[in-house]
Amino acid sequence: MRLLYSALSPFARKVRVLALEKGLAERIGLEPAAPYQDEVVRALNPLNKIPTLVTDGGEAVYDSAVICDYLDGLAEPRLIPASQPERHRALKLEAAADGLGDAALLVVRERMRPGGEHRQDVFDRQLKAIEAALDLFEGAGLSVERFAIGEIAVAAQLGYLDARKVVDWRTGRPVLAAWFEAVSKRGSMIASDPSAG
Ligand SMILES: N[C@@H](CCC(=O)N[C@@H](CS)C(=O)NCC(=O)O)C(=O)O
Repeated sequence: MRLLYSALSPFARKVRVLALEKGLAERIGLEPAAPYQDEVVRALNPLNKIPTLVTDGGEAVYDSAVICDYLDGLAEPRLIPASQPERHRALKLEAAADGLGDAALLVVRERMRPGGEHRQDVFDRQLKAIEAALDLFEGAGLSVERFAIGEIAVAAQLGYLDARKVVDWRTGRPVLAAWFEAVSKRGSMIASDPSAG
Protein backbone atom coordinates (compact mmCIF):
# COMPACT_ATOMS: atom_id res chain seq x y z
CA MET A 1 0.00 0.00 0.00
CA ARG A 2 0.99 3.63 -0.50
CA LEU A 3 -0.07 6.60 1.58
CA LEU A 4 0.09 10.06 0.07
CA TYR A 5 0.66 12.29 3.06
CA SER A 6 2.50 15.21 4.54
CA ALA A 7 4.26 15.10 7.91
CA LEU A 8 2.20 18.03 9.18
CA SER A 9 -1.23 16.84 8.06
CA PRO A 10 -3.21 15.87 11.18
CA PHE A 11 -5.54 13.72 9.11
CA ALA A 12 -2.59 11.81 7.68
CA ARG A 13 -1.17 11.52 11.19
CA LYS A 14 -4.42 9.94 12.39
CA VAL A 15 -4.04 7.28 9.67
CA ARG A 16 -0.35 6.73 10.45
CA VAL A 17 -0.96 6.39 14.19
CA LEU A 18 -3.75 3.90 13.60
CA ALA A 19 -1.51 1.91 11.23
CA LEU A 20 1.37 1.94 13.74
CA GLU A 21 -0.93 0.87 16.60
CA LYS A 22 -2.15 -2.05 14.47
CA GLY A 23 1.31 -3.12 13.31
CA LEU A 24 0.48 -2.28 9.69
CA ALA A 25 2.95 0.57 9.18
CA GLU A 26 5.61 -1.52 7.46
CA ARG A 27 3.06 -2.50 4.81
CA ILE A 28 2.46 1.16 3.91
CA GLY A 29 4.93 3.16 1.84
CA LEU A 30 4.83 6.86 2.71
CA GLU A 31 4.83 9.24 -0.27
CA PRO A 32 5.04 12.97 0.47
CA ALA A 33 2.47 15.07 -1.36
CA ALA A 34 1.79 18.82 -1.48
CA PRO A 35 -1.89 19.32 -2.38
CA TYR A 36 -1.77 23.09 -1.87
CA GLN A 37 1.13 23.39 -4.34
CA ASP A 38 0.24 20.90 -7.07
CA GLU A 39 -2.41 18.68 -8.59
CA VAL A 40 -0.63 15.33 -8.32
CA VAL A 41 -3.14 13.76 -5.90
CA ARG A 42 -6.15 14.62 -8.05
CA ALA A 43 -5.48 11.70 -10.39
CA LEU A 44 -6.29 9.47 -7.40
CA ASN A 45 -8.68 11.62 -5.39
CA PRO A 46 -10.96 14.17 -7.09
CA LEU A 47 -10.70 16.38 -3.99
CA ASN A 48 -6.86 16.54 -4.36
CA LYS A 49 -6.52 16.04 -0.61
CA ILE A 50 -4.26 14.06 1.63
CA PRO A 51 -4.28 11.53 3.12
CA THR A 52 -5.06 9.30 0.16
CA LEU A 53 -4.26 5.60 0.40
CA VAL A 54 -3.61 3.38 -2.59
CA THR A 55 -4.35 -0.24 -1.72
CA ASP A 56 -2.32 -3.23 -2.91
CA GLY A 57 -5.08 -3.75 -5.46
CA GLY A 58 -4.57 -0.21 -6.81
CA GLU A 59 -7.74 1.34 -5.39
CA ALA A 60 -7.48 4.91 -4.09
CA VAL A 61 -9.17 5.32 -0.70
CA TYR A 62 -10.10 8.62 1.00
CA ASP A 63 -10.85 10.45 3.27
CA SER A 64 -9.00 9.73 6.53
CA ALA A 65 -12.04 8.19 8.25
CA VAL A 66 -12.59 5.80 5.35
CA ILE A 67 -8.88 4.95 5.19
CA CYS A 68 -8.91 4.18 8.93
CA ASP A 69 -11.98 1.99 8.48
CA TYR A 70 -10.26 0.14 5.61
CA LEU A 71 -7.03 -0.40 7.56
CA ASP A 72 -8.92 -1.43 10.69
CA GLY A 73 -10.43 -4.32 8.75
CA LEU A 74 -6.99 -5.65 7.75
CA ALA A 75 -5.62 -6.62 11.16
CA GLU A 76 -6.25 -6.88 14.88
CA PRO A 77 -6.63 -5.17 17.27
CA ARG A 78 -9.79 -3.46 16.08
CA LEU A 79 -9.51 0.24 16.90
CA ILE A 80 -12.96 1.13 15.60
CA PRO A 81 -15.31 -0.52 18.09
CA ALA A 82 -17.76 -2.95 16.48
CA SER A 83 -20.50 -2.75 19.06
CA GLN A 84 -22.62 0.03 20.44
CA PRO A 85 -22.50 2.28 22.37
CA GLU A 86 -18.67 2.27 22.11
CA ARG A 87 -18.81 2.57 18.31
CA HIS A 88 -21.14 5.55 18.38
CA ARG A 89 -19.02 7.31 21.01
CA ALA A 90 -15.77 6.67 19.13
CA LEU A 91 -17.05 7.83 15.73
CA LYS A 92 -18.60 10.95 17.21
CA LEU A 93 -15.33 11.79 18.92
CA GLU A 94 -13.50 11.26 15.62
CA ALA A 95 -15.99 13.53 13.83
CA ALA A 96 -15.49 16.29 16.40
CA ALA A 97 -11.70 15.95 16.15
CA ASP A 98 -11.77 15.98 12.34
CA GLY A 99 -14.07 19.01 12.42
CA LEU A 100 -11.66 20.78 14.74
CA GLY A 101 -8.94 19.92 12.22
CA ASP A 102 -10.92 21.42 9.33
CA ALA A 103 -11.39 24.60 11.39
CA ALA A 104 -7.72 24.72 12.38
CA LEU A 105 -6.64 24.35 8.75
CA LEU A 106 -8.87 27.26 7.76
CA VAL A 107 -7.37 29.42 10.53
CA VAL A 108 -3.84 28.53 9.41
CA ARG A 109 -4.62 29.21 5.74
CA GLU A 110 -6.29 32.49 6.66
CA ARG A 111 -3.22 33.55 8.64
CA MET A 112 -1.09 32.96 5.57
CA ARG A 113 -2.90 35.71 3.67
CA PRO A 114 -1.03 38.99 3.44
CA GLY A 115 -1.78 41.38 6.36
CA GLY A 116 -4.78 43.37 5.23
CA GLU A 117 -6.55 40.42 3.62
CA HIS A 118 -7.38 38.50 6.80
CA ARG A 119 -11.08 37.85 7.15
CA GLN A 120 -11.99 38.34 10.79
CA ASP A 121 -15.33 36.55 10.39
CA VAL A 122 -13.48 33.38 9.27
CA PHE A 123 -11.17 33.55 12.31
CA ASP A 124 -14.03 34.16 14.73
CA ARG A 125 -16.24 31.40 13.40
CA GLN A 126 -13.51 28.77 13.17
CA LEU A 127 -11.92 29.65 16.52
CA LYS A 128 -15.32 29.25 18.16
CA ALA A 129 -15.58 25.74 16.74
CA ILE A 130 -12.04 24.91 17.87
CA GLU A 131 -12.60 26.16 21.44
CA ALA A 132 -15.96 24.37 21.78
CA ALA A 133 -14.51 21.10 20.49
CA LEU A 134 -11.61 21.41 22.94
CA ASP A 135 -14.09 21.94 25.79
CA LEU A 136 -15.91 18.80 24.67
CA PHE A 137 -12.64 16.82 24.71
CA GLU A 138 -11.80 18.13 28.21
CA GLY A 139 -14.93 16.42 29.55
CA ALA A 140 -14.97 13.41 27.23
CA GLY A 141 -13.32 10.94 29.60
CA LEU A 142 -10.53 10.19 27.11
CA SER A 143 -8.70 6.98 27.87
CA VAL A 144 -4.93 6.59 28.03
CA GLU A 145 -5.10 2.78 27.99
CA ARG A 146 -7.72 2.34 25.27
CA PHE A 147 -6.21 4.33 22.40
CA ALA A 148 -8.98 3.77 19.84
CA ILE A 149 -10.07 5.81 16.80
CA GLY A 150 -11.66 8.63 18.80
CA GLU A 151 -8.61 9.10 21.01
CA ILE A 152 -6.24 8.78 18.03
CA ALA A 153 -8.16 11.44 16.11
CA VAL A 154 -8.10 13.86 19.06
CA ALA A 155 -4.38 13.29 19.69
CA ALA A 156 -3.52 13.91 16.02
CA GLN A 157 -5.39 17.21 16.03
CA LEU A 158 -3.91 18.43 19.32
CA GLY A 159 -0.48 17.76 17.84
CA TYR A 160 -1.42 19.94 14.87
CA LEU A 161 -2.60 22.79 17.13
CA ASP A 162 0.84 22.67 18.77
CA ALA A 163 2.83 22.33 15.53
CA ARG A 164 1.05 25.31 13.95
CA LYS A 165 0.57 27.25 17.21
CA VAL A 166 -3.12 27.65 16.37
CA VAL A 167 -4.39 28.29 19.92
CA ASP A 168 -3.13 27.93 23.48
CA TRP A 169 -5.45 24.99 24.15
CA ARG A 170 -3.92 23.79 27.45
CA THR A 171 -4.93 26.81 29.53
CA GLY A 172 -8.10 25.92 31.46
CA ARG A 173 -8.06 22.31 30.23
CA PRO A 174 -5.84 20.41 32.68
CA VAL A 175 -7.43 17.00 32.04
CA LEU A 176 -6.92 17.23 28.28
CA ALA A 177 -3.36 18.53 28.73
CA ALA A 178 -2.42 15.64 31.07
CA TRP A 179 -4.07 13.11 28.76
CA PHE A 180 -2.17 14.43 25.73
CA GLU A 181 1.12 14.35 27.61
CA ALA A 182 0.49 10.71 28.52
CA VAL A 183 -0.53 9.51 25.05
CA SER A 184 2.29 11.48 23.41
CA LYS A 185 4.66 8.93 24.94
CA ARG A 186 3.21 6.13 22.81
CA GLY A 187 5.55 4.83 20.12
CA SER A 188 2.97 5.61 17.42
CA MET A 189 2.74 9.25 18.50
CA ILE A 190 6.52 9.66 18.75
CA ALA A 191 7.10 8.05 15.34
CA SER A 192 4.55 10.36 13.68
CA ASP A 193 5.44 13.55 15.55
CA PRO A 194 5.72 16.35 12.94
CA SER A 195 8.33 18.19 15.02
CA ALA A 196 10.55 15.08 14.89
CA GLY A 197 11.02 15.78 11.17
N1 LIG B 1 -11.81 15.30 5.55
C1 LIG B 1 -10.49 15.07 5.01
C2 LIG B 1 -9.64 16.31 5.25
C3 LIG B 1 -8.26 16.18 4.62
C4 LIG B 1 -7.61 17.54 4.43
O1 LIG B 1 -8.21 18.60 4.58
N2 LIG B 1 -6.33 17.50 4.04
C5 LIG B 1 -5.61 18.72 3.73
C6 LIG B 1 -4.19 18.64 4.26
S1 LIG B 1 -4.12 18.50 5.99
C7 LIG B 1 -5.55 18.85 2.23
O2 LIG B 1 -5.15 17.94 1.56
N3 LIG B 1 -5.95 20.02 1.72
C8 LIG B 1 -5.85 20.33 0.32
C9 LIG B 1 -6.97 21.23 -0.13
O3 LIG B 1 -7.88 21.52 0.66
O4 LIG B 1 -6.95 21.62 -1.30
C10 LIG B 1 -9.87 13.84 5.68
O5 LIG B 1 -10.29 13.50 6.80
O6 LIG B 1 -9.01 13.17 5.06
